[in-house]
Amino acid sequence: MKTLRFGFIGAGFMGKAHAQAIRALPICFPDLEVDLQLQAVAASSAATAKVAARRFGFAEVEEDWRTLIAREDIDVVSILTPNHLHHEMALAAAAAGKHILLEKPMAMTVAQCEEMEAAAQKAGVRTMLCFNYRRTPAVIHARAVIDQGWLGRPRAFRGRYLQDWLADPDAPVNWRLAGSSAGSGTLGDIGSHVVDFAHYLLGDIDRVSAMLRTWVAERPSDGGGRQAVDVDDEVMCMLEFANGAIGSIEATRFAPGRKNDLGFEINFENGSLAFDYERMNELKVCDFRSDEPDFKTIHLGPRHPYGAHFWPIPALGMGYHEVKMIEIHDFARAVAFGEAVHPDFADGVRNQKVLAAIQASAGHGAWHAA
Ligand code: NAI
Ligand code: SOE
Repeated sequence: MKTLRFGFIGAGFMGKAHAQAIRALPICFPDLEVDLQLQAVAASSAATAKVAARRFGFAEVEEDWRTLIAREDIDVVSILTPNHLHHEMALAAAAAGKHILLEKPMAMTVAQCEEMEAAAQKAGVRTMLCFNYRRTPAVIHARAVIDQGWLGRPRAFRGRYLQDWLADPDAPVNWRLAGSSAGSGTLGDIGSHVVDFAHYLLGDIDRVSAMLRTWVAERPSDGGGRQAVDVDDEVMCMLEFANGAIGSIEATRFAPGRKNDLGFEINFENGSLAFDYERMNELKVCDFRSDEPDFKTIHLGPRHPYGAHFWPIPALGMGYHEVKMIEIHDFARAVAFGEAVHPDFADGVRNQKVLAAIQASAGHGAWHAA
């Protein structure tokens, strides 16, 4: 049995998700043959890290993320902090020869991402970027149906990620609303997930034409008073893929009533696929050549990707937790057994290039190469 000792930097929403997944992995993947250990955790303060260590089950706490990375008893560094810290932390982890599991978006700029990718290559460490939604079994199944070939040529991709947690103009600012800590707003935070769907399902994007809007220019801040918002709130974008398909991406945190409406519809010559994360245990497939050329619902279950590791009956239901388990399972196998894994840092560079092209296009109001 191989062992992988994890060091987490960050113990918030993603700290919880990653720790829970690691702890549950031996229950659902007894065949993994890798012992995953929660070795040490660092956060923005020692007190936060101590509470997390107790809650999540870490053996030890580090006061400073740099000393966590320097520890000899850490094999994988999981970077689970606000976006502006990803670059510096990933460079340090690569320099120390640690494998890196990094939350999205990869970093603040394409140049930062390229530097991170080069550093990981030079150090010979494995990397993975946490665009976890592509590991939803229904999405993996969608890709498998595309690979079967019968759908024919792809024509149109419509991708969306709609939330409403900022629709209230008095919702307070947090790090996701400042350019200095988030890089971009809705675009990098959730639009990046849709770009990942587009890459995973249809391949390279050649060019984009986009609009960005900021709807609420200032919000209540923690310390009282109001703080300016300098990131985008809404993204509307048209795409052209290298394979000739065209498409659109919409992302917003201002769609009243939409909680986590992440999804896509793809139209092909011979049929269509549709996925809606709020019904993540279903995939809709239309075979337009059949006698009933309507969407049929496939209920994901044990016969679908990773399904046998979870529940014995279709439609019993998997959630965000199981998707994070699949993600960390795949990364652990990549590190322990040298298996291929995507999205890695090279895929992250591709993703960030599309985000940068969207920003550039929105700035000059014309098509921009991705
Ligand atoms: P959060 O605000 O809940 O937690 C951030 C953590 O980083 C906190 O524990 C904080 O103590 C720590 N931290 C902040 N500054 C630090 C520093 N200088 N040194 C060490 N630790 C520091 O944020 P959340 O939601 O967990 O987001 C973290 C990352 O994960 C972001 O990049 C975000 O975009 C991404 N994310 C990804 C999701 C996904 O579905 N893949 C979902 C939510 C977030
Ligand atoms: C907030 O918009 C957020 O937590 C994003 O940061 C995640 O990436 C998304 O998956 C859920 O919503």
